[in-house]
Amino acid sequence: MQTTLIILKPDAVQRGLMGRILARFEDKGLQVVGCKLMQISQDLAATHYEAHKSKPFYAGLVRFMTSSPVLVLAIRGNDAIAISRNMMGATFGSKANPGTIRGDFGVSNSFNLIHGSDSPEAAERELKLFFKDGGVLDWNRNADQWVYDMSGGKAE
Ligand code: 3AN
Repeated sequence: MQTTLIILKPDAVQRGLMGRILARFEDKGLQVVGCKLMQISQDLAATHYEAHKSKPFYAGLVRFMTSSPVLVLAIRGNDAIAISRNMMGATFGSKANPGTIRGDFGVSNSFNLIHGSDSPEAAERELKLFFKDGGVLDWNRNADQWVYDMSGGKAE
């Protein structure tokens, strides 16, 4: 099982899309193990996006991400990182395929609704950053016996 960090960005929250986007993760069978509405500080945004510090879009990205509340999620499931990335779609709303979150809900190349960790290493780092005070809950979901084939002793 993997756990990944998902952020519903300020545009998703302001446009009232939190419920519809979160529903897609639940519909897929992924499990919500952490959820909080928060305003990202300058420091947290700078740490989170430090790999992009030299990029021309960095200042605008930090301004956008700190401008208004975001919904931070910890999402768990088999292959949760790749599944979530596929559900998000390509980085730019104008390029993202229909059927993906970015493809269905946005057209902008800057306001792209959602962030998802892109590797197990990134997920571990980002979950620690955004849930450093706890809030990721290991809970048994009864529906898992119908979401996964458990007959072999592990989730398939
Ligand atoms: P993704 O979120 O699809 O993994 P990355 O990791 O390449 O995309 O970029 C991180 C974030 O930086 C993106 N989510 C997007 O918001 C922003 N970004 C990337 N490229 C651009 C760009 N050319 N102009 C504006 N924002 C960008």
